[in-house]
Amino acid sequence: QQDRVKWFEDTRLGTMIHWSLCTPAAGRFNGEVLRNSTYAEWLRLHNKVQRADWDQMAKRMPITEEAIEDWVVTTKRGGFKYLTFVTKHHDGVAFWNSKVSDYTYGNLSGTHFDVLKCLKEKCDKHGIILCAYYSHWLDWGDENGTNNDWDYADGNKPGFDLDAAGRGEIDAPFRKLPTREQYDKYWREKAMPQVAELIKDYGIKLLWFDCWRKDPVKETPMTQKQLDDMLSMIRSLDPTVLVNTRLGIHEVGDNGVDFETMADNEFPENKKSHTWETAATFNHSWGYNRDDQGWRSTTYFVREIVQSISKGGNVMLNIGPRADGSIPQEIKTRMEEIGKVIRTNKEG
Ligand code: JFZ
Repeated sequence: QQDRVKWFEDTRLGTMIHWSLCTPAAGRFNGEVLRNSTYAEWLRLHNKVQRADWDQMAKRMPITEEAIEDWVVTTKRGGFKYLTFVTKHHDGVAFWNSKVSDYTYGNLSGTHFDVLKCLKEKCDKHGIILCAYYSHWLDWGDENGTNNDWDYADGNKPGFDLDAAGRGEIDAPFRKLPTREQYDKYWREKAMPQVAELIKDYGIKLLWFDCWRKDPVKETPMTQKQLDDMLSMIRSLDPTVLVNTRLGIHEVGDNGVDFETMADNEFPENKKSHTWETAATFNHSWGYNRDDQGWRSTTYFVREIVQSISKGGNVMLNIGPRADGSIPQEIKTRMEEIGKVIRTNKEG
């Protein structure tokens, strides 16, 4: 475990790229602004966007190789060493040509373009370590996945009564759940094999899962066995791959995962005895949101980076590119300014 986390602790700084089907909408759908949230990537759930409409978004995302290379170059010029790409967000759409599920950007856009493959090539070219965010718990695109009560409302999806199951503490957007059997089918037929693909076919060095619940086994449909199976599969495929606590396993160390993910934009008061990372946003939304103009200052990030490093932690700053992959100028400027402060060698 110590050896495994060494590169991560040594590098300290990474970027995150949230580029998904939410980007053409940029925080609005059918003239209506995003409901209940500033997170543009939650539009599908909050505004109850039907699958047919959602899938059309892929046709409005004219990404280029140059734009993808710029994600990597911007990362590098900022003095950041690894890049965590959102390979599948909560909407369930994969950004690589998955053999496991046909619900991919390549298929929906009709381009068959493998974004992750291209990104991997660019990362290798520029010496940036490629990591993957993968939404394992939530998948609104899979009929056996979680929480989609707008596409699968009428009997297609039995769901079960959380109160009866003694799990009434779960809040409203999370109440519609599949049965145990349905969810296990999703787990075995999509989540597990897709994570395997990321490791085997793309050489992903770190898996960034995203279940932030305190007690995942009680508060989500995931079981302890499913979580343990996921971790042991990853270990057996490649024992050097790192895993974060948001898998739903909170123990960090030899018997658990490799590092703790702090709450978003949060930094600990004191030094911690284990490896940790904070993911932070330049504004508030992770996905591109034209209505979110609350940009934090470069000074803010430089201070947070210094504080995190002195407390033994990593910082990952999020980039939410537009639908064509271009990075908003507000982010470009801040990355460039941060780079000037922290870059370790002249050409960086
Ligand atoms: C989650 C996602 O829902 C979000 O879309 C984004 O991908 C982000 C990186 O992760 O959102 C969270 C999860 C946890 C906290 C806040 C937002 N938290 O613990 O403070």
